[in-house]
Amino acid sequence: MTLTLHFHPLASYCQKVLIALYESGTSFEKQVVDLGDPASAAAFRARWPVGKMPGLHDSAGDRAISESSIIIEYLQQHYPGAATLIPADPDAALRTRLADRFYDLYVHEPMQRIVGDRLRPADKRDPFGVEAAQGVLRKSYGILDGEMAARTWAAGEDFTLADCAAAPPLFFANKLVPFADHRHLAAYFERLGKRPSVARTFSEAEPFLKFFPG
Ligand SMILES: N[C@@H](CCC(=O)N[C@@H](CS)C(=O)NCC(=O)O)C(=O)O
Repeated sequence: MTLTLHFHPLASYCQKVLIALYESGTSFEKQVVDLGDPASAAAFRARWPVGKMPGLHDSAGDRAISESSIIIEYLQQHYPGAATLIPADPDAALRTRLADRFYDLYVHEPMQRIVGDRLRPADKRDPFGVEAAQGVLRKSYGILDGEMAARTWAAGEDFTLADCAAAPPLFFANKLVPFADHRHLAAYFERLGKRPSVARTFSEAEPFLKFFPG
Protein backbone atom coordinates (compact mmCIF):
# COMPACT_ATOMS: atom_id res chain seq x y z
CA MET A 1 0.00 0.00 0.00
CA THR A 2 1.29 3.49 -0.88
CA LEU A 3 -0.37 6.76 -0.01
CA THR A 4 0.64 9.63 -2.31
CA LEU A 5 -0.20 13.24 -1.52
CA HIS A 6 -0.51 15.48 -4.57
CA PHE A 7 0.20 18.92 -3.17
CA HIS A 8 2.29 22.07 -3.09
CA PRO A 9 4.13 23.12 0.10
CA LEU A 10 2.83 26.72 -0.07
CA ALA A 11 -0.82 25.79 -0.73
CA SER A 12 -2.74 26.32 2.49
CA TYR A 13 -5.28 23.49 2.03
CA CYS A 14 -2.37 21.13 1.29
CA GLN A 15 -0.74 22.29 4.52
CA LYS A 16 -3.92 21.31 6.37
CA VAL A 17 -3.50 17.69 5.23
CA LEU A 18 0.28 17.72 5.77
CA ILE A 19 -0.30 18.71 9.41
CA ALA A 20 -2.72 15.77 9.81
CA LEU A 21 -0.25 13.34 8.23
CA TYR A 22 2.67 14.55 10.37
CA GLU A 23 0.50 14.59 13.47
CA SER A 24 -0.49 10.96 12.89
CA GLY A 25 2.96 9.79 11.80
CA THR A 26 1.43 8.23 8.68
CA SER A 27 3.98 7.35 6.01
CA PHE A 28 3.23 8.74 2.56
CA GLU A 29 4.90 9.86 -0.64
CA LYS A 30 4.87 13.41 -1.93
CA GLN A 31 4.04 14.46 -5.47
CA VAL A 32 4.40 18.20 -5.99
CA VAL A 33 1.76 19.74 -8.26
CA ASP A 34 2.73 22.88 -10.16
CA LEU A 35 -0.48 24.42 -11.48
CA GLY A 36 1.65 26.85 -13.48
CA ASP A 37 3.06 23.94 -15.47
CA PRO A 38 0.49 22.75 -18.07
CA ALA A 39 1.58 19.09 -17.88
CA SER A 40 1.52 18.96 -14.07
CA ALA A 41 -1.84 20.79 -13.97
CA ALA A 42 -3.36 18.48 -16.61
CA ALA A 43 -2.17 15.38 -14.74
CA PHE A 44 -3.74 16.68 -11.54
CA ARG A 45 -7.02 17.66 -13.24
CA ALA A 46 -7.26 14.17 -14.74
CA ARG A 47 -7.54 12.90 -11.14
CA TRP A 48 -9.86 15.66 -9.87
CA PRO A 49 -11.49 17.83 -12.55
CA VAL A 50 -12.21 20.60 -10.04
CA GLY A 51 -8.44 21.11 -10.11
CA LYS A 52 -8.00 22.11 -6.48
CA MET A 53 -5.23 20.66 -4.31
CA PRO A 54 -4.63 18.56 -2.30
CA GLY A 55 -5.44 15.11 -3.64
CA LEU A 56 -4.62 11.78 -2.04
CA HIS A 57 -4.06 8.57 -3.94
CA ASP A 58 -4.30 5.26 -2.14
CA SER A 59 -2.73 2.42 -4.13
CA ALA A 60 -4.87 -0.01 -2.15
CA GLY A 61 -7.97 -0.10 -4.36
CA ASP A 62 -6.48 2.59 -6.62
CA ARG A 63 -8.58 5.25 -4.88
CA ALA A 64 -8.32 9.00 -5.40
CA ILE A 65 -9.63 11.12 -2.53
CA SER A 66 -10.23 14.87 -2.78
CA GLU A 67 -11.09 17.74 -0.43
CA SER A 68 -8.87 18.32 2.58
CA SER A 69 -11.42 17.44 5.29
CA ILE A 70 -12.49 14.28 3.45
CA ILE A 71 -8.85 13.25 3.01
CA ILE A 72 -8.26 13.61 6.75
CA GLU A 73 -11.47 11.67 7.51
CA TYR A 74 -10.34 8.97 5.04
CA LEU A 75 -6.94 8.71 6.69
CA GLN A 76 -8.51 8.41 10.11
CA GLN A 77 -10.92 5.67 8.92
CA HIS A 78 -8.46 3.62 6.90
CA TYR A 79 -5.02 4.43 8.34
CA PRO A 80 -5.50 5.48 11.96
CA GLY A 81 -2.15 6.67 13.27
CA ALA A 82 -0.70 8.11 16.44
CA ALA A 83 -3.25 10.94 16.59
CA THR A 84 -7.05 10.83 16.83
CA LEU A 85 -8.02 13.84 14.78
CA ILE A 86 -11.77 13.22 14.89
CA PRO A 87 -12.96 12.23 18.36
CA ALA A 88 -14.85 8.96 18.80
CA ASP A 89 -17.53 10.66 20.90
CA PRO A 90 -20.27 11.74 18.43
CA ASP A 91 -20.91 15.14 20.04
CA ALA A 92 -17.20 15.92 20.24
CA ALA A 93 -16.88 14.81 16.60
CA LEU A 94 -19.64 17.26 15.59
CA ARG A 95 -17.94 20.10 17.48
CA THR A 96 -14.71 19.23 15.68
CA ARG A 97 -16.38 19.18 12.26
CA LEU A 98 -18.15 22.47 13.00
CA ALA A 99 -14.83 24.13 13.89
CA ASP A 100 -13.31 22.65 10.72
CA ARG A 101 -16.15 24.11 8.64
CA PHE A 102 -15.80 27.47 10.44
CA TYR A 103 -12.11 27.74 9.59
CA ASP A 104 -12.61 26.66 5.97
CA LEU A 105 -15.62 28.88 5.28
CA TYR A 106 -15.04 31.97 7.41
CA VAL A 107 -11.25 32.23 7.64
CA HIS A 108 -9.74 30.25 4.77
CA GLU A 109 -12.20 31.39 2.11
CA PRO A 110 -11.96 35.17 2.78
CA MET A 111 -8.17 34.86 3.13
CA GLN A 112 -8.01 33.19 -0.30
CA ARG A 113 -10.28 35.86 -1.77
CA ILE A 114 -7.91 38.65 -0.65
CA VAL A 115 -4.86 36.76 -1.94
CA GLY A 116 -6.62 35.96 -5.22
CA ASP A 117 -7.42 39.63 -5.72
CA ARG A 118 -3.75 40.58 -5.29
CA LEU A 119 -2.80 38.11 -8.00
CA ARG A 120 -5.20 39.64 -10.54
CA PRO A 121 -4.22 42.18 -13.18
CA ALA A 122 -4.60 45.71 -11.80
CA ASP A 123 -7.68 46.45 -13.96
CA LYS A 124 -9.50 43.32 -12.75
CA ARG A 125 -9.25 43.99 -9.00
CA ASP A 126 -12.34 44.05 -6.80
CA PRO A 127 -11.86 46.47 -3.84
CA PHE A 128 -15.49 45.99 -2.74
CA GLY A 129 -15.03 42.20 -2.56
CA VAL A 130 -11.71 42.59 -0.71
CA GLU A 131 -13.32 44.92 1.84
CA ALA A 132 -16.12 42.40 2.39
CA ALA A 133 -13.57 39.58 2.85
CA GLN A 134 -11.61 41.68 5.35
CA GLY A 135 -14.88 42.25 7.24
CA VAL A 136 -15.57 38.49 7.35
CA LEU A 137 -12.07 37.90 8.72
CA ARG A 138 -12.50 40.54 11.44
CA LYS A 139 -15.86 39.08 12.44
CA SER A 140 -14.35 35.58 12.55
CA TYR A 141 -11.43 36.82 14.67
CA GLY A 142 -13.90 38.23 17.19
CA ILE A 143 -15.81 34.93 17.41
CA LEU A 144 -12.61 32.88 17.64
CA ASP A 145 -11.07 35.19 20.23
CA GLY A 146 -14.08 34.61 22.49
CA GLU A 147 -13.91 30.84 21.98
CA MET A 148 -10.16 30.58 22.49
CA ALA A 149 -10.37 32.38 25.85
CA ALA A 150 -11.59 29.06 27.25
CA ARG A 151 -9.97 26.46 24.96
CA THR A 152 -6.50 25.13 24.33
CA TRP A 153 -7.24 23.84 20.83
CA ALA A 154 -9.86 24.78 18.24
CA ALA A 155 -12.51 22.29 19.34
CA GLY A 156 -11.57 21.78 22.98
CA GLU A 157 -8.67 20.31 24.90
CA ASP A 158 -7.38 17.94 22.21
CA PHE A 159 -5.59 18.71 18.95
CA THR A 160 -7.96 17.68 16.13
CA LEU A 161 -8.92 18.07 12.49
CA ALA A 162 -10.05 21.61 13.41
CA ASP A 163 -6.50 22.61 14.36
CA CYS A 164 -5.19 21.20 11.08
CA ALA A 165 -7.80 23.42 9.41
CA ALA A 166 -6.96 26.46 11.54
CA ALA A 167 -3.18 26.80 11.33
CA PRO A 168 -2.62 27.46 7.59
CA PRO A 169 -5.33 30.10 7.01
CA LEU A 170 -4.50 31.87 10.29
CA PHE A 171 -0.86 32.06 9.18
CA PHE A 172 -1.75 33.84 5.95
CA ALA A 173 -4.78 35.77 7.24
CA ASN A 174 -2.71 37.37 10.00
CA LYS A 175 -0.39 38.78 7.34
CA LEU A 176 -3.35 40.34 5.49
CA VAL A 177 -5.56 41.42 8.42
CA PRO A 178 -3.49 41.29 11.63
CA PHE A 179 -5.04 39.68 14.72
CA ALA A 180 -4.42 43.05 16.49
CA ASP A 181 -5.92 43.02 19.98
CA HIS A 182 -7.48 39.54 19.65
CA ARG A 183 -5.04 38.20 22.23
CA HIS A 184 -6.64 34.80 22.82
CA LEU A 185 -6.60 34.10 19.10
CA ALA A 186 -2.97 35.31 18.89
CA ALA A 187 -2.01 33.04 21.82
CA TYR A 188 -3.73 30.09 20.14
CA PHE A 189 -1.83 30.78 16.93
CA GLU A 190 1.40 30.85 18.91
CA ARG A 191 0.55 27.43 20.43
CA LEU A 192 -0.15 26.13 16.93
CA GLY A 193 3.24 27.33 15.70
CA LYS A 194 4.98 25.34 18.45
CA ARG A 195 3.22 22.11 17.57
CA PRO A 196 5.84 19.98 15.75
CA SER A 197 3.47 18.96 12.91
CA VAL A 198 2.61 22.63 12.25
CA ALA A 199 6.18 23.91 12.67
CA ARG A 200 7.40 21.29 10.18
CA THR A 201 4.69 22.20 7.65
CA PHE A 202 5.42 25.92 7.94
CA SER A 203 9.17 25.41 7.65
CA GLU A 204 8.73 23.32 4.49
CA ALA A 205 6.71 26.21 3.01
CA GLU A 206 9.34 28.80 3.93
CA PRO A 207 11.35 28.62 0.65
CA PHE A 208 8.15 29.40 -1.29
CA LEU A 209 6.91 32.29 0.88
CA LYS A 210 8.46 34.79 -1.54
CA PHE A 211 5.58 33.90 -3.89
CA PHE A 212 2.94 34.95 -1.34
CA PRO A 213 1.63 38.39 -2.29
CA GLY A 214 1.35 39.55 1.31
N1 LIG B 1 -12.27 22.83 -0.57
C1 LIG B 1 -10.95 22.48 -1.05
C2 LIG B 1 -10.18 23.76 -1.34
C3 LIG B 1 -8.84 23.47 -2.00
C4 LIG B 1 -8.16 24.71 -2.53
O1 LIG B 1 -8.73 25.83 -2.55
N2 LIG B 1 -6.93 24.51 -3.01
C5 LIG B 1 -6.16 25.59 -3.59
C6 LIG B 1 -4.72 25.57 -3.02
S1 LIG B 1 -4.73 25.97 -1.30
C7 LIG B 1 -6.02 25.35 -5.09
O2 LIG B 1 -5.80 24.24 -5.52
N3 LIG B 1 -6.13 26.42 -5.87
C8 LIG B 1 -5.89 26.34 -7.27
C9 LIG B 1 -6.98 26.91 -8.10
O3 LIG B 1 -8.00 27.36 -7.56
O4 LIG B 1 -6.82 26.88 -9.33
C10 LIG B 1 -10.25 21.58 0.00
O5 LIG B 1 -10.64 21.62 1.16
O6 LIG B 1 -9.35 20.81 -0.37
